[in-house]
Amino acid sequence: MSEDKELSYADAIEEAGSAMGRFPLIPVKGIPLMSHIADNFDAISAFCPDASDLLIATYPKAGTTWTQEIVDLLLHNGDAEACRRAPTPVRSPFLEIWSPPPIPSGLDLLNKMAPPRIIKTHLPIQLVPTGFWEKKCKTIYIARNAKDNMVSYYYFDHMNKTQPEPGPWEGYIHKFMRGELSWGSWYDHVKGYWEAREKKNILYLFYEDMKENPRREVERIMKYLDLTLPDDVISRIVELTSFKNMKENPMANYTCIPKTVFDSSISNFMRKGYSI
Ligand code: PPS
Repeated sequence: MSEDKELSYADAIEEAGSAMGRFPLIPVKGIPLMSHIADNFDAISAFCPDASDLLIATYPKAGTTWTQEIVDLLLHNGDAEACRRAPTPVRSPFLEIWSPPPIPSGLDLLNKMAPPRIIKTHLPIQLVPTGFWEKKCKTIYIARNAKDNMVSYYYFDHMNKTQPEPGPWEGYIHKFMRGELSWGSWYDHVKGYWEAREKKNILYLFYEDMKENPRREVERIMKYLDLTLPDDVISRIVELTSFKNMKENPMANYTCIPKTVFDSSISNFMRKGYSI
């Protein structure tokens, strides 16, 4: 094997080893972000997207991965194999994520990809690099009800060994309500994108609507992307992106992240997929 062979995402995480850990939160313009993101925020803010790039924005645990998978399948005409070319964070980079080397940052991955790119962010709207709005990039926002969102985040914070320690449930509820978790206040997040949706042509979706009628919401996304796919392809995409199928898909269920970082003995990334 040649020495400069590129590491897989999983191998890079393994190699980062003890440099990984629960990162403290540092406020950026009043929003608590993990220290490695906060330390590199100038570079993140300066990211200049292409007009063809698509932004998928959410508060953490609101249905990001589900939407990333739907969009990738729509852009690949429902070709399941094409969408198994790499795990979600490689196919659809996480704009602001920044980890110890040799793990590639979101910007490293984006800079190696040709547009159009499917870009994930959890940044509240006021922290999104202005290039997205200047270039009039399409943006899909997904909101999830506060209760399920918070429960999902609580389990995630236990299993994801890079997030701050969640502590006991009662305290966690108060931290959530006070906007003290990573990426700040759920209330401000969902409201910020809601208020900007018309001016910035944001497709604003709800996790609960996706659960209630996934086909209707897949068709909404398809139209927003100016695509027209045959009925049978839409049906296939709905099927491929069901909770059950995504949970079994190693390229969509985050089992690509080593157990030292995503500890599946505590909770799976694809946990329950419930809605109230
Ligand atoms: S992250 O880490 O912020 O990107 O997480 P995110 O993908 O936004 O949210 C994870 C939750 O979404 C659920 N999920 C799904 N629900 C229904 N259908 C599908 N296909 C699907 N894919 C992911 C996932 O299970 C997490 O929710 P909980 O309630 O914890 O199960």
